Amino acid sequence: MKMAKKLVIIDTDCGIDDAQALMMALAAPNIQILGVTCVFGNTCVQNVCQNVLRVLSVCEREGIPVFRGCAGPLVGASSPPTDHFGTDGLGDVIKDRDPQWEEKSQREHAVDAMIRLVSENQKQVSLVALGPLTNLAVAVKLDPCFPKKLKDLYIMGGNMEGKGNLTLNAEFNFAMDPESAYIVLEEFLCPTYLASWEYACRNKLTWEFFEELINQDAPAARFMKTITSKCWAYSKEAMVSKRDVYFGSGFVSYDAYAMAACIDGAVVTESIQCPVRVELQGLMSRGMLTLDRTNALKKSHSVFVLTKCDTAKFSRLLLESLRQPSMKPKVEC
Ligand SMILES: [Ca+2]
Repeated sequence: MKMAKKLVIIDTDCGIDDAQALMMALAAPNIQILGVTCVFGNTCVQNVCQNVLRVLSVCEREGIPVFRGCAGPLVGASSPPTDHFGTDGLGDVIKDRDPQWEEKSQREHAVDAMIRLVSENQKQVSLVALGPLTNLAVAVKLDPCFPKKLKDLYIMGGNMEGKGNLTLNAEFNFAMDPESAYIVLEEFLCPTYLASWEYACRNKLTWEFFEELINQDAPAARFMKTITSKCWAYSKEAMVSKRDVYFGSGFVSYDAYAMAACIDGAVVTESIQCPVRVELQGLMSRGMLTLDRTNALKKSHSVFVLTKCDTAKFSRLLLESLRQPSMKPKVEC
């Protein structure tokens, strides 16, 4: 009997690690992507749409709908964009931008699409959130039953040890829109799995593995090699980053950790189940995730904060993700 596929919506601010995560989902035989919803973050939302369309084109999967979503956080102005993955999110190496990207994107807003797709497939859709959580926060305000209709939610974001990569104490995705992160972790009562910054960094891979990964003989691997070629975040020789100071040198593809948990739950070997809350005040800690392991907040809802990853399984998913597009079986005549 053919196994039913997991239905997935991917919400992304498509930087290089999002591209990697998206390719992982495209390569997974048990995953059906209903749509990709775009949000600002690594770059502006217009670039994000173009980046997603580019990844789908490299993998020859242009049939998957791409929706444009929120262009800034719920409160206040957007933080100035960082150049972590280049100003365009994909390493500033792509010269031929697609002038037809707007026609290739759907007209429906990402938040409307999310609500519609989940309402049409209640309790069957996994939502994988790889950027600031603005689209998700707006979705629950438009449709308070939205989280109840989800099967589960996987988030790359937040931190569990108070270590920050954007600010002293806050991780990038949460720090870019703390109010949205707060709303999502208070109001999404579906099973929720958090791949924090420290989870990704503590389960880093070697630079030797990175070389093996991008030097595979396939269009997706060649694309990944190109977009990482001038990006300091993918250079082991680059100046020592905060990540290296805290966790030692290594290759970390952040968003791929959340995606891998959705594709194969066995990739996660340990997690902490506890209530969490996002700090909204604080000169240094705005956007920080706090773990309430003593139930001081008296919340009824707990999330799974991932702590240990089967890096052998995870590495295999990464390797497979760059062997795309898959060769179509030849028809014998
Ligand atoms: Ca991302």
